[in-house]
Formats: sequence, structure tokens, C-alpha cells
Amino acid sequence: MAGLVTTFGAGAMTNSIGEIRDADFLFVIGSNTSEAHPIIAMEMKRAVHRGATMVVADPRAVWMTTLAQKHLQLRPGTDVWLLNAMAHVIIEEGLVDEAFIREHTENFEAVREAVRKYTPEEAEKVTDISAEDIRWVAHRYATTERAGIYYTLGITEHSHGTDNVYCLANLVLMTGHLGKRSAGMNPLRGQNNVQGANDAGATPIFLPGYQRVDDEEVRRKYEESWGVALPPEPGMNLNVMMKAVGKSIRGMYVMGEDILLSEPNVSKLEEGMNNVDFLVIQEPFLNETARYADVVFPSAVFAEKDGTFTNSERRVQLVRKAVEPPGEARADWEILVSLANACGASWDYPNSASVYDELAKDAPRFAGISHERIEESAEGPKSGLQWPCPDPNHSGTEFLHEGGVLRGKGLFSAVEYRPSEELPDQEYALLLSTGRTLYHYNAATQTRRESGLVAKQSDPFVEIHPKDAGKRGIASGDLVEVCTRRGKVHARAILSRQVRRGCLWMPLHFHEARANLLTNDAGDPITQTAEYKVCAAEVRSVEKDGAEQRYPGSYYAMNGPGPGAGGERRS
Ligand SMILES: Nc1nc2c(c(=O)[nH]1)N[C@H]1C(S)=C(S)[C@@H](COP(=O)(O)OP(=O)(O)OC[C@H]3O[C@@H](n4cnc5c(=O)[nH]c(N)nc54)[C@H](O)[C@@H]3O)O[C@H]1N2
Ligand SMILES: Nc1nc2c(c(=O)[nH]1)N[C@H]1C(S)=C(S)[C@@H](COP(=O)(O)OP(=O)(O)OC[C@H]3O[C@@H](n4cnc5c(=O)[nH]c(N)nc54)[C@H](O)[C@@H]3O)O[C@H]1N2
Ligand SMILES: [Mo]
Repeated sequence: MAGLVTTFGAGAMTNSIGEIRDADFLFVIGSNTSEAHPIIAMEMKRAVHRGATMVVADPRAVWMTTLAQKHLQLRPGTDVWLLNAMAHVIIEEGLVDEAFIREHTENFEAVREAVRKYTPEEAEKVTDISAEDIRWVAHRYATTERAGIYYTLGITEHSHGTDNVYCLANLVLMTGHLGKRSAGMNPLRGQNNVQGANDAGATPIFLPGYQRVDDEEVRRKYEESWGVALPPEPGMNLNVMMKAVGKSIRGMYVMGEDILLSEPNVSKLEEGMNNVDFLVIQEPFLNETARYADVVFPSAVFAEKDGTFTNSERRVQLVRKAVEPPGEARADWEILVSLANACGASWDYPNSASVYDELAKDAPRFAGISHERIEESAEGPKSGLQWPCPDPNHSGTEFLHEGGVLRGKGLFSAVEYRPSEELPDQEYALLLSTGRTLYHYNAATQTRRESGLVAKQSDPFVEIHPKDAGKRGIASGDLVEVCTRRGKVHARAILSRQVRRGCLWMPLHFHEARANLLTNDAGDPITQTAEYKVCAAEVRSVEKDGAEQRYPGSYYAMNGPGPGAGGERRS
């Protein structure tokens, strides 16, 4: 998210979800929106039915491509070529918003210079998208007033993820598609409260409210407020931490993350975990990581506690307890307060509302938000308050950057294409990409305990193009071994034209076939986000057990067909 942090102030949608239906052009890139963000996908669908143009740039024929005017089925990891070529066209055809560039941005000349050589014709060779399509999309994007970009992990989970985000930001800035309703740059956030966790300072560089730890003044404010001394250096980010596990990191406190399922190249992490002296996990379930735990603090789940969740559109909403937590489980904040006090602190928070007040007290963006105010807002047409909300009389902010760009001037960043770290070769001839499905949620500790979801999708699977399967004697339903330089797993083969030829696709959800035994832990140089979306792999059949009956086209049956696949379309 660094591109957004530097360019737009924080990694959050610049628009609100309700604005999507009024957009006239939607550029959906690297986002399986209907499976991973179904509510947002519904708004997109509404826009398309109203007459908006949608373009989906995705190597996989995800369901959204059936709605789109154009599906740019690019080679994985080649987005910089696609996006720089779009910038090339916009500049060449004189479609830039010169007034916006002059008044609100810096460094445009560097981008103009850098994209000169990214012609659509050259881009076609790298991306496999025709020059004609690139010109068409660039033209439509630039000339439509209400044009929004929507992106997620197909953009960020690469060793050049930040570059991808910069390229998108360049398009937004050169067309001035910002600071207006339904026009902007929208990273759709992942976990239900990942936005809130970031807002609260669960990042290595920010204190609450995106106030930098390396800003002397900010630090002094918090040192006074909290009565502690704060180190001036940013902390380690996730991928860097994982590489230090068992080395410089000897003790860990893992809260709500199943690192042994979700981190890349996980067998290397397991080696490190063997050398950790003490591991605490704070968890509702005994997940994969629990195998290594010395202590488990049982925590309540969302329905068993009060608090707030902040969604992708920066809306802070109240969550209220519906049922009591079972056994000894307690709300996460209660566990943390007890732990702090056991360590000698004297924290006194009678309820979760007072925890929010503590957060809002020194963070100007949230200063006007409290549980009480959110409760009042619930009586209006919309529940919750959208930050920035600087004082108790402020009604919140629907979209960002109105009348300018938050950081003062939007910064253009010239980006050169760098290929993915590990591409197919003779030994590992296929490209493996990973992600999620509609029916399971990340580590699937909850969704695989739900019989309906398990009935829909019970076993690990890998999608393979029929041509690649044929070459290897693989039939639908075969148990296959998928291997990379880092590990191997067994899964059922699904022959599917949803994937490009030469590509495999697997979900990350299944602990018995962890996709992350296979993935590459190479990180983006700025964010260290791992290259979950591209690595070199091979596949071979290990067992033909007649499961064919259950598997032919089953992914389509579950998730709607790809274009031209026939069958019933999900709506
Ligand atoms: N049902 C369900 N919903 C979820 C989750 C879940 O586990 N299950 N998880 C949540 C979380 S934590 C997150 S972060 C979000 C993630 O939401 P998404 O990012 O939409 O989920 P992914 O499955 O990772 O899909 C990324 C898309 O990028 C495409 N892609 C892969 N490589 C490239 C590339 O090189 N270029 C381009 N342009 N596209 C590429 C993939 O084909 C895929 O369609 O979903 C959230 N929602
Ligand atoms: N190969 C591959 N790997 C990936 C990805 C990918 O696309 N491909 N995507 C990555 C992404 S975007 C993400 S976000 C991660 C997600 O990976 P994780 O964060 O590891 O997975 P989650 O299932 O979201 O949640 C982790 C744990 O939180 C627990 N939990 C649920 N509710 C609560 C609660 O209220 N309190 C506490 N304390 N715990 C709770 C769950 O039981 C679960 O064990 O995976 C990453 N890994
Ligand atoms: Mo995520």
C-alpha cells in the first residue's frame, strides 16, 4: 500500500462504496471482486446495468469478466507494461488533465519521459493484450469523467507490487480522476477490520491515525500521553519479521493470524519456528500455528464482543455482542488489558467504548468519532462515521481529496518494468498463482467448520488448463502433486479454461494442501509484500481414483462459468 500512503495519504478507498453505482467507467484490475468482495461487486453490477463500461484486467476469467465489456487477460506479473502503455497513449493523444497536473501534482515530466518507450505495440508482446485494446481502454478511461480504479491483490502481491500501485496512481493523477464522486483510486481492503487495525497503528511505521513514528513531534505527543519512551525507528514489517523468526526473533505473540498457513514459503518459516523459545497465540481456534504454541489465550470471535470494525470506505461501525463467548474465551481487548496489568501497568478501561476514546484522543483523523456518536448515526440513513472526522460536530468524509490532494501535491512516480522473481523454465514449466474462493475465508478456521460451506467446497484443488493437463496425462478429478522449488502438495485437478494456458491456480485455504508450501517469499522492495501471485511450478498425476464424476467443471458449477463456458450464470 506504500504507493497510496505516499501519494494519497493512506491506504484506503478514495471513494465510498455507494458511489460505485454512479460510476461511468470501472477499471477492475487484479481483483476477484464477486468472490472476495461480493457487496462491492453488486454495486459494480448495478453500475454496468445502468450503462457504465467495465474493464477487467485479470489473468483468470473470474466471474466479473462475464459482466465486462473487455477482459484484458494479461500474463501474470505484466501490469507495469499494461499500465505504462495506457499512460503512453493518454499522453500521446493529449488526453491528460493539464490544469489538474499543474495545480495538484509534482514530477509529471519524469513519468512522461519514462513511458515514452512503453508503446502499446511493445506492450502487446509482453502482456499478450492487443495494442488496439490497450488504446481503447486508455482512451475510454481518460475521457470518462466518472472513472474509478478498483484493485486488490493481483496488483499488490508481487515483488513489484508497489510499482503496480504507482502506475495506477500515475493514471489517476494525469487524468485528474480524483476528488470527485465516483472517480478515484480504490484498494478494496481484505479482512473485515484490516482497515481499522491499520488506522489504530498496527503497522511498523505509524502510530494511530497514520502519524509517523519517525516524526519527532508525533512521538513526543504520544510519549507524554502514554507516559512511555518510544523508539524513533520504524519496526519490522511482516515479511522481514518472518525471515527473522528463530534468529533474532526468539519469542512471539501471534494474535489472529495463522502464519503457518498464510505466510509464503512456509516450510522455511517452520524451520525458524523450531528455534523460537516462547510462542503465545491469542485465538478462537487451534489453528496450524497452534502446533507450535506454548500458551493459547482463547479469544472471543466477532459475534461475542462489542467494538468497532472499519470497512474499506473508512466507515467506523459498531459491532455488538450477540452471544456470550464460550468457556474461558474473552474479547481480545480484555485479554490485552489483563496482560498489561499483569506486567505492572495500571490500565483502566471499563468497556470497549473507552478503548476507542483512547485511540481518538490523540489521532486528529478520528478525534470526532466515539461509540456514542456512531450509535446516534445509526438512526440516520447510514450507520457509522467515515474518517477523517476531526471534531465532534463533523459529519465525516464521504470521499477524499475534494478540491486537491491530501498530501498537498500528488506525486507522480516513474516506474520501469521488472519481471516477477521466479518465472517458468524447463524444470518448472508452469506459472502458479494463488488466491481465495467465495466459500472459504483465508485460513478457513471458521468457514471449514460450517457444513454448508464445506458441502460447497470440501477439498483442496488446483485449476489447470485442459491443454496443459492433456500434455501431462491428467484428467479432471485426478489427485495431482503440485511442486515448486520450495515444496509439494497434493490436490484434486480441475480442468478449467478459466486459467490461461501455462498457468495453475490454487486457493490458500486448505491446511492439508498448503499453497504456501509452494509460494515464493521474495518481497516487494518497499512493502515486502510477498509474491503470492507468481512462481514456477510443475504438476503430475499421482492417483486416478475415478473422482472425475465429482470434479468436471465443478469450479464453474460453484462459482459461475467463465466466458463461453455455458451453463447457468450466477447473478
Ligand atoms: N470469500 C472470501 N472473501 C475474501 C477473502 C477470502 O478468503 N474469502 N479474503 C479477504 C482478504 S484478506 C483479501 S486481501 C481480499 C482479496 O481479494 P482479491 O484480491 O480479489 O482476492 P484474490 O483471490 O487474491 O484475487 C486476486 C485477483 O488477482 C488476479 N491476479 C493474479 N495475478 C495477477 C496479475 O499479475 N495481474 C492482475 N491484473 N491480476 C492478477 C487473480 O486472478 C484474482 O482474480 O479478499 C477478502 N475477501
Ligand atoms: N498463497 C497465498 N497466501 C496468502 C494470500 C494469498 O493470496 N495467497 N493472501 C494473504 C492475505 S491478503 C491475508 S490477509 C492473509 C490472511 O491470513 P491469516 O491472517 O493468517 O488468516 P485469517 O483466516 O484471516 O485469520 C487468522 C486467524 O485469526 C483467527 N481469528 C478470527 N477472529 C478472531 C478474533 O476475533 N480474535 C482473534 N484473536 N483471532 C481471530 C482465525 O481463527 C485465524 O486462525 O493470508 C495471506 N496469505
Ligand atoms: Mo488480505
